[in-house]
Amino acid sequence: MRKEIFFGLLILSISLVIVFVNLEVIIINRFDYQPEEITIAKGTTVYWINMDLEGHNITSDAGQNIEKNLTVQIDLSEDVNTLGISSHKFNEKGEFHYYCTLHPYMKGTISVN
Ligand SMILES: [Cu+2]
Repeated sequence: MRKEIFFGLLILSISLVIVFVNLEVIIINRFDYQPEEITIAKGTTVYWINMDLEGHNITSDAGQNIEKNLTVQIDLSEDVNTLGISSHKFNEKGEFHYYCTLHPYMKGTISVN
């Protein structure tokens, strides 16, 4: 129970930072990327924070650079342990789908305008 309160407060604190600093943060919580879909401007750095007690990763399918009509692969396949942070700067416009190779049902999408 204490653990849940701690993680709840941590998520609340991080949420407040996101609101005030306008960071793009995706929380990995209960085997889910939250939020699963976001839309960002080109050049934005997205941060993933793992709040689960399990390790996860962020592995992309090939994305599409819609400006140059090129296929772009984002490599974020490093595992992120509890409270670990991973980040990626999106320099190409397009729609990028990613998942966790350890739990392939975990899926997310980043739309870059
Ligand atoms: Cu996972």
